[in-house]
Amino acid sequence: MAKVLTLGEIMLRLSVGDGVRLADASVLAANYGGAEANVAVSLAQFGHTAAFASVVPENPLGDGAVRHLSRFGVDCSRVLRGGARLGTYYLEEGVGARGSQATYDRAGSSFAAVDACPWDLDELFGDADLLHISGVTPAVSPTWRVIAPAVVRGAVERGVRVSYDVNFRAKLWSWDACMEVFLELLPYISVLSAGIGDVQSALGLERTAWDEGALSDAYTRLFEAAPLLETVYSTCRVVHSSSSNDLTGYLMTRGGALVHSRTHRIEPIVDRVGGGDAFAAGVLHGVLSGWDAQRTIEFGCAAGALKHTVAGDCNRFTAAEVEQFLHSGADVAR
Ligand code: KDG
Repeated sequence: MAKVLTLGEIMLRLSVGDGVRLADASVLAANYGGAEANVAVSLAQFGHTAAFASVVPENPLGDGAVRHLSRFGVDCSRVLRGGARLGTYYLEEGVGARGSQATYDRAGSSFAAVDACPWDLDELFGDADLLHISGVTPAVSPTWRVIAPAVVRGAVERGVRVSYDVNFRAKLWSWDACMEVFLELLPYISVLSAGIGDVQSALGLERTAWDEGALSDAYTRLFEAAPLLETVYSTCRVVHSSSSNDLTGYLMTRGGALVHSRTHRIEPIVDRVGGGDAFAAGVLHGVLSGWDAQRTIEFGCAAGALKHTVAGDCNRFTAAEVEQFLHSGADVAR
């Protein structure tokens, strides 16, 4: 199994129950989440050595974040302790046609407030095979806008492959800033999660409506622009309402054709937050296992679909359970 390092912010998530407005809430359910932390949790459950690098405060909330990760087998030896506070976000769950709303309260967090890269890069990477990072991390603060690309370059200089998820967060930064970082990192990326809009916008291609041909063209152009790129993938989601959802994964490897997974209809959706991270981790599991494109995208999409059936930001399924879901669907396993 591979050794993977993910790096980013882990936050406390406080969510209100179904049908309750955040401003009216008297009860909040606590979870921990963060794009890269969620990927580390999934990969640890798939049997990889998954380490997570972050900074959390030396207080009970920092302890809770570390306990959450450790419970799933994530190596927390690169989680530094210090700073003022754990970033927090509040989640108002969507119902029917009304989508979910995240309200961030993360400014000045222990992670966001670092003034320089807090790790020695040789020690950070150790013997890692792959670094996974997402567009949330450079968006967290002006300092992380500089540190994140330096970490990515440092990975490639040390022979560590880089996985990147564009993961645009409109509440953290502008689309243009996100595209600028994506373009800056592109020469270093081996495995990429990017939708058609991300690719067309970053490469200055004509923006078109989604269809398989356009996605295939955009991905083909991406391989020409990104010398280290081996695999690019994304989902296509047909949203009927927030409680009914068809999810299909698309993936292209260098020199290969665009492939897609079977479509999973997820009804009802328990919690859609972290679905993209579970999908990314599923694809990474296939890539790190040396699977072909079809097997990889089937596993990734199944992992993403399963995440929608459990509460909290991270997936809670082993690789065997994802395989079982793929082969037995919604039947009772006996
Ligand atoms: O991808 C899921 C993440 O968005 C969630 O866990 C919280 O990291 C988070 C963020 O910044 O939105």
